Amino acid sequence: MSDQQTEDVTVLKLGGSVITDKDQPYTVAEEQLGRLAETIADHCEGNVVIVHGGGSFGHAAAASHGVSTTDGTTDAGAIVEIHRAMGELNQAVVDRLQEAEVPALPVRPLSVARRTDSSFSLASLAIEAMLLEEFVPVLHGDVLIHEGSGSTIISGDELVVELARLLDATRVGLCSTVPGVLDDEGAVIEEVTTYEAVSDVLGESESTDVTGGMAAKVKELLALSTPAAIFDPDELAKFLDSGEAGTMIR
Ligand code: IP8
Repeated sequence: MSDQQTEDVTVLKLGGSVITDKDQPYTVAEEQLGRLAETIADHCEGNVVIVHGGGSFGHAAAASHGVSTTDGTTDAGAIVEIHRAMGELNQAVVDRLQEAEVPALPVRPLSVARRTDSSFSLASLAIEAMLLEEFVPVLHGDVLIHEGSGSTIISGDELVVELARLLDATRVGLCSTVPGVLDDEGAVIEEVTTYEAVSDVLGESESTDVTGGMAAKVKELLALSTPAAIFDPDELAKFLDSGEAGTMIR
């Protein structure tokens, strides 16, 4: 963090399947996105960083070029196509938030982050400056330069974890299509503290998802010292008001 510190930061992810129609390529779930933007406008106080997933934009583009978090491409045309698809979705999210009077600004990870096989780094200077000026930075899962592999995909979840560390976040929330981590009878598990406790019930995502679904989310969040909530759009207001909703991972 820089000299001027941002305090009480909330990092909120809007899942790609929540804000797009994941089975219709390149389609925004307009109504849902509008509702989420209004809820954020009504219930957000203080510093908030928003990250959104790829949904039927990024995942479709990445899959069509065979690019994932581990399989890279050196084809600049493919990189631009994936990044442009995410840019289109990012613009829709920023526009909808601004319509709801949230002072949202886009932050495009391809230009401010890089990864290697074992590490990932994100420059947070502009994000911190935005927060200090009371803007709401809006990042997204993206295609990133990957040392030795051209470029690979970074998921929104990985960005959430890194942002939470960099900004010393007090709250992390993932707004997903499901109300939390579900047990084998479909009930929400209130708290997860180890991956082993839930590994049996974590299924695979059915739509095109190049970044790993719920199992990857839980692993990422367990590695974080900030408590994290996984919840569905109905619980967004509750999360923003209290920091607790759905399944708490800590
Ligand atoms: O939906 C993936 O982000 P996610 C972004 O958060 C791309 O996994 C470009 C597929």
